[in-house]
Amino acid sequence: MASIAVCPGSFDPITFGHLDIIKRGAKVFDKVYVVVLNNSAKNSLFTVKERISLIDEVTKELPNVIVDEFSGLLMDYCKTVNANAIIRGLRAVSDFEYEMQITSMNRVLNEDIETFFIMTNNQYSFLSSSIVKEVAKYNGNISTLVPPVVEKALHQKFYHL
Ligand code: COD
Repeated sequence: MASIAVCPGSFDPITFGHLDIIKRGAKVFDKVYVVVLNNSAKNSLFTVKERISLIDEVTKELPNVIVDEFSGLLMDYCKTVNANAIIRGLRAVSDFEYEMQITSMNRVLNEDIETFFIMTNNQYSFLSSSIVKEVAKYNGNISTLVPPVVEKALHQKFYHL
C-alpha cells in the first residue's frame, strides 16, 4: 500500500519552516499533498490561488509533492485522496497543546489516519508566516526566512514593487 500523507495549513505565505517539513515529509512518504485551507472567514494576506502558486513554485523540484486546496473538514479531504497520514510541524512546547487538540479531534473523526509530527529545524524554530508578514511590512530583511519568490510577492503586496 502506498503511503500518502496530507500536509495541511494556511501557508499565508509559505516560509522556509514549512518548506523544511514538506521536504522531509516527501523523503518518508510516497506522495505528499500540501493543502491550503480555503476558509473565507479567515483574514489572509494572500488569496488561496496566490498561496498555491507560491507553494507550486517552491516545491517544483519535489516530484512526489502535489499542491491543492481544501475547505471543510481535513479528514474529509484525506478520504478523497486516500491519505493514510497527516504531517504537522512542531516548533516549540507552545505548539503542542493546539496540535494535541486537533490531532485528538481528527482521531475521533477517523481513527485510521495517523498524524505524524516533524520537529522543526532549529534555525526555523521561531519562524511563522505572521512573523514574516510583520517584518516584511516594515521593510525588514526576510531573505533568510522565505524563498526569493515569496519575498518578491510580499514586497509586491506591501509596496507594489
Ligand atoms: N517549522 C516547522 N513547522 C512549521 C513552521 C516552522 N517554522 N511554521 C509552521 N510550521 C508547521 C505548522 O506547525 C503546521 O503543522 C504547518 O506547518 C502549517 O502551518 P500553518 O500555520 O500554515 O497552518 P495552520 O496551523 O493554521 O493550519 C491549521 C489547519 C488548516 C490544518 C486546521 O485549521 C484545519 O485542519 N482546519 C480544517 C477544519 C478541520 O478539519 N477541523 C477539525 C480539526 S479541529
